[in-house]
Amino acid sequence: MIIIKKATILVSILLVCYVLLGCRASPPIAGFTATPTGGQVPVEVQFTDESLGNIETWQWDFNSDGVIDSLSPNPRFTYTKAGIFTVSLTVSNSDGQDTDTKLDYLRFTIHPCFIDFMAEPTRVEGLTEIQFTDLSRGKVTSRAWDFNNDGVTDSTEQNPTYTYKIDGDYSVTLSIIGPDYELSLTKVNYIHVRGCPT
Ligand SMILES: [Ca+2]
Ligand SMILES: [Ca+2]
Repeated sequence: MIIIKKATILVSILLVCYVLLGCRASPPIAGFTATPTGGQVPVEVQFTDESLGNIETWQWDFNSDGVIDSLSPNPRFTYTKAGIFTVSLTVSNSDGQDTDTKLDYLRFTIHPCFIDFMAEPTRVEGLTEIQFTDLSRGKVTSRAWDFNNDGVTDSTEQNPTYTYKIDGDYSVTLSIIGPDYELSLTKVNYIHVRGCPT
């Protein structure tokens, strides 16, 4: 009789605990947002945890490669490569864990305009023709090459050739104009000319 009473009391206590005090298991529910979710790289993204429940650990994978990138609740991450990224957050506590995966959540592109050029060769002996190649990207409406950096344009072709007639170390400037931008790049002492007839 006493044993039954004890058992009844124990069950009652557990029931009260379960109903009133929430002693039942409560695994978390993962959730998050990010800003911005688009734009041009490089871009720093602020991730914000919106998980529900008593969270003890956060595991972020910013690029769905299976490698955890941050353990912070609200991390920042800088994307440097263009692409479409799936992001996942796994949260856990002693009662369990949950993962929120947002498929193709972030979409980043490269800025459409970019200036660069190269020359081949950059060291010449005597009167040697040098091939310049415009490596710029984007819609270019006009371009100007200054092979000796004297402020006077020497060519407006895309990939011109040029022969230096006087020994020296030359800085080369390429300027490009697009629909809504102007860019200029100078490579200092880029071309080395020796052995020209004096
Ligand atoms: Ca990762
Ligand atoms: Ca010039």
